[in-house]
Amino acid sequence: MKGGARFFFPTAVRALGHDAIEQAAIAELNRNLGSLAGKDASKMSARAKEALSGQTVLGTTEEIEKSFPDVPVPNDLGPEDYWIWWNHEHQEKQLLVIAGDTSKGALYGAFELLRRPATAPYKALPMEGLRGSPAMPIRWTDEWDNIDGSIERGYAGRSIFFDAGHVRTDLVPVTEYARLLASIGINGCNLNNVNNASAFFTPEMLKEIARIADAMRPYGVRVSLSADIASPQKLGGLSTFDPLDPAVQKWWNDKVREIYALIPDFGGFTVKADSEGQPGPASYGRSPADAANTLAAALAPHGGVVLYRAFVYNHHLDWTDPKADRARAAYDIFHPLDGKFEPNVIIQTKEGPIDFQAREPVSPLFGGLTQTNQAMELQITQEYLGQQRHLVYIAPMWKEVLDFDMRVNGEPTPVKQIISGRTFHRQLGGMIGVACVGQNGWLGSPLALANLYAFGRLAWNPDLKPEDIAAEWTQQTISTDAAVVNTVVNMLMQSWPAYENYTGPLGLQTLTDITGSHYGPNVEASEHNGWGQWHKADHDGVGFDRTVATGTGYIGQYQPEVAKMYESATTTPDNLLLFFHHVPYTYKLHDGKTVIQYLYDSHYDGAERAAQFIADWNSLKGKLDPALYSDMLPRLEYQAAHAIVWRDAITQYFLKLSGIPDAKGRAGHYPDRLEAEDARLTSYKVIDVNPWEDASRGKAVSCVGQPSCSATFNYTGRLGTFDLAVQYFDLQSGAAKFALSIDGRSVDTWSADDHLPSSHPNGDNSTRHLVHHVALRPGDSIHLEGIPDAGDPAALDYIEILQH
Ligand code: GCV
Repeated sequence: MKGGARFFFPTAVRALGHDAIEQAAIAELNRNLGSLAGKDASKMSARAKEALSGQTVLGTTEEIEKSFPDVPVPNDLGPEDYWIWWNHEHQEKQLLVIAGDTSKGALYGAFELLRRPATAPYKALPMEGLRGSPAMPIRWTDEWDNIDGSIERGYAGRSIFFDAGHVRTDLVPVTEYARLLASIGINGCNLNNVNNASAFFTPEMLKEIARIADAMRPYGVRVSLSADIASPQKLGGLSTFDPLDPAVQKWWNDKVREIYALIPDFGGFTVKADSEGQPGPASYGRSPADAANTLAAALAPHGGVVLYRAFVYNHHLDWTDPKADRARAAYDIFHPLDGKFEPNVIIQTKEGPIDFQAREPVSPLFGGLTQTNQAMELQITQEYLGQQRHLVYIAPMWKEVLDFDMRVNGEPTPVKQIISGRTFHRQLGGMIGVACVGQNGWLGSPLALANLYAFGRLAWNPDLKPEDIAAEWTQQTISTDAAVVNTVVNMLMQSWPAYENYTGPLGLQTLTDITGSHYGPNVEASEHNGWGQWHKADHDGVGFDRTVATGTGYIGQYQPEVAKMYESATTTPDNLLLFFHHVPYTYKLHDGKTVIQYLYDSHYDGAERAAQFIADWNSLKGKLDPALYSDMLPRLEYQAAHAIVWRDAITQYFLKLSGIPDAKGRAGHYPDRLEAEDARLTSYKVIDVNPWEDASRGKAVSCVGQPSCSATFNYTGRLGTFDLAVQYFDLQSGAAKFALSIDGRSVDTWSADDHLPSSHPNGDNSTRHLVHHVALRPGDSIHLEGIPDAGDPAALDYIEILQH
């Protein structure tokens, strides 16, 4: 335990108390002893052996004081704090103490101890003991699981909680998830989707949900549920769900009593109301405060809370009205209600004013509720960030938001202090991460788990640095080898900037299909509809004027110093320019580059960076678990290829719209491509891809109603060996087959068997197959046969001849 010596702790581990949380903590320590204590005693130093021979005890401060009166237990630990203390080697018997004011604190202490061998193997514990304290009381994940076992915005398979209208019989994964959450300090899990929640509130279902609570309780994770405001009517048979109707209040009181009889430590309710079709108090002319307070009154006697979401907006906005602005909604609705919420209500606000885009400014509401508890909602599931098919480590974005200074009353007021409750002296506050974990490795992709880890660590301590968190995570889950840690941390840290660059830079948000998949490129999907995710690109310029002077006035919702910065395009940071201002394409950014050239450059840079991830990962081959290496490699290859789809779509689009060429000659100019629509086609038909920018030159070929089709290209380039990139569309359904031959020689065959979004060829499913080391001579014919399957028409965009 001393500095300079490797970390050991006594392997005789016991709990002083009997409660389930202490037992879980002890089980956790025992489970990891092998890796912690060092297995080969013959190679240990005398001190290490001595250390191993003492004892490790875990308990509440009260229990420690009783059993070890000489141990200097602090008397001011908060309810979830831990204290780890070592009696150091001058004592006769080695004693390691893990204490908490409650057993939950001790559990967090055990996990902190377990982190150290990988993350700080040579760091001694301080003489006075190591203390840890969560920055904020509410640290929850939200799951958007439906009762049938599907998960809204879940990208890792089916629910671990529900199936076919019931709680799953096998709850082992739920216990495992609770362990995972506890290991990063998360203390609550809201189980069900915020949409369509009423079905979860039947007596039968609540009894089943109690089993989930039982499975999570030993890890200090309290369960909560999303509540449908209309439940008194939908389930209770009342004629109304008016929150101010006494019969409605009574219905909620009774329902809450029923829940607590089954789940005594139930956390509370999360509410989505008057939003995206969910019913709400507006139906009765009541406010969110009326609705929240009705639920709060029912929950208060039991210690439960209401997380009322500020994600309330009209999705039928008039796009022709220059003053209409969805970004304004949360502040316009909730700021006037400040001070009107019960003490057990927390307003849960998404980190930005729109909806988890590649970049948004911080929601002004954080600075606009000084007499109300607040929590920040983040998305761990990567809805608009590549849906876990793209590597995007989101912690750097979250950190920017947490550190952002709202300048309330001209004072330093970083968001992290507001949501911790410190700034405005609130009892409650916190961070909510929408996780949407599923049965497929929790988040579907191994490196995506860094986001769940980072969420928990930041909710515990928002002062941590994203790169340090990334390093901790890598050391614990992949390897402590320095090259691995450096490379993986670099990849993680560069992944959000890369994604932002190839999807929606300068504050354009994610330029995706916002009414459909939220995945591939679709620039116009945001426009000319009521959803309000507008970027207002036209022939002359791009960006949304949200200024007070000439725009929607959204900027006026910020505190004066922040508003002043955003009101002027010259003081707005480039990365948010187009969120706040409409400018001509020739507008010059701070470094003198024009907006249009930046759009071109950033997309090429982002795609190049994504390609580099492959080389980075390959540089670690041999140092990684082979299963992890080969699981991740095709994902990175896919991402690099999809980044090219994004790059080409956005750059082609803005080239056409602005009419201003790329100074570097790349956009819309693909000299090494053989376009499918120009090939000699047998049975293939030329189609217009929708949106046009998702295919090279807007066109592709598709094989419909034929057993097979082919495209033959005449190679006129130089003699040499090349890599061939075949760009095709791998639709959600079916598994079309492709066969490539050169001058009659079969070169490769593959199957389009991925399940990418969308049932027609577009940027959601445009995919690249690489064929390496192909020898070509001028005059060769490159022949591609496509065999459609079950709704997948083997659609083809182009073949690109790459320098090998
Ligand atoms: C649960 C976005 C998502 C919806 C989600 C909603 C919300 O609009 O696309 O799937 O619904 O946010 O946060 O309520």
